[in-house]
Amino acid sequence: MNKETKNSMETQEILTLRKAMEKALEGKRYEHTLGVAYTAASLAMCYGQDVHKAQVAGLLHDCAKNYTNEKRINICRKNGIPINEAEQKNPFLLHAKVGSFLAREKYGIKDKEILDAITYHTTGRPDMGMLDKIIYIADYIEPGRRQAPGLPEVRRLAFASLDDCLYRILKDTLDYLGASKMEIDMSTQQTYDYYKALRCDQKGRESL
Ligand code: DGI
Ligand code: FE
Ligand code: FE
Repeated sequence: MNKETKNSMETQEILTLRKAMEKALEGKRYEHTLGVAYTAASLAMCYGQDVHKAQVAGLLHDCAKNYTNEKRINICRKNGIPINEAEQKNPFLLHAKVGSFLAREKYGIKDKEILDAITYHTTGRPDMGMLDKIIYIADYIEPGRRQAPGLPEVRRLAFASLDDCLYRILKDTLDYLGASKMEIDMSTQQTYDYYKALRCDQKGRESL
């Protein structure tokens, strides 16, 4: 495929997905979705990653957000998607896995990196891929976000070091979940532990 054909197919894909999300999501959630797509694209530019894939993953990351918990649980049961303990107690967490399923089955996405980035956008996972990190961070810092503590600093960090930014978000999220006495998903804890250990390793090496 020549470059021009590829470019025009990519533009068409973005237009189609944007229209689909406008239909599937409420107004505020759609605005958030656009914010994540553009922020993810900017991070991809900053770190030399595929800008189109970042946009697609950003547009679709919350595509299951408008479903009821009952519908999300049903989709999991019917399609052999496992539900862990934290997800059972907080079924909203399932919008990530179900979103990835819908991205594949309903929106025709075949790219594994995009599907993984959607699956892990809420909890993260140890040893995340570049696109996983970009979507996880873009979701937290997009312009429409207002509530998280220290957002200006987290936003600056996002464009300076993905791993430092990831660690900071995971730490703040675990603090928040702990303070609100919410169930912590194993993946959130394991991701935090992984990036904390990575930081210690790096600091250790720097001081050698
Ligand atoms: O869907 P969004 O609101 O755009 O963002 P998201 O998918 O990252 O979800 C954010 C929420 O998920 C935020 O309130 C923190 C929460 N969260 C992240 N990890 C866990 C969690 N909630 C629980 N109960 N357990 C977790 O491990
Ligand atoms: Fe989400
Ligand atoms: Fe989101």
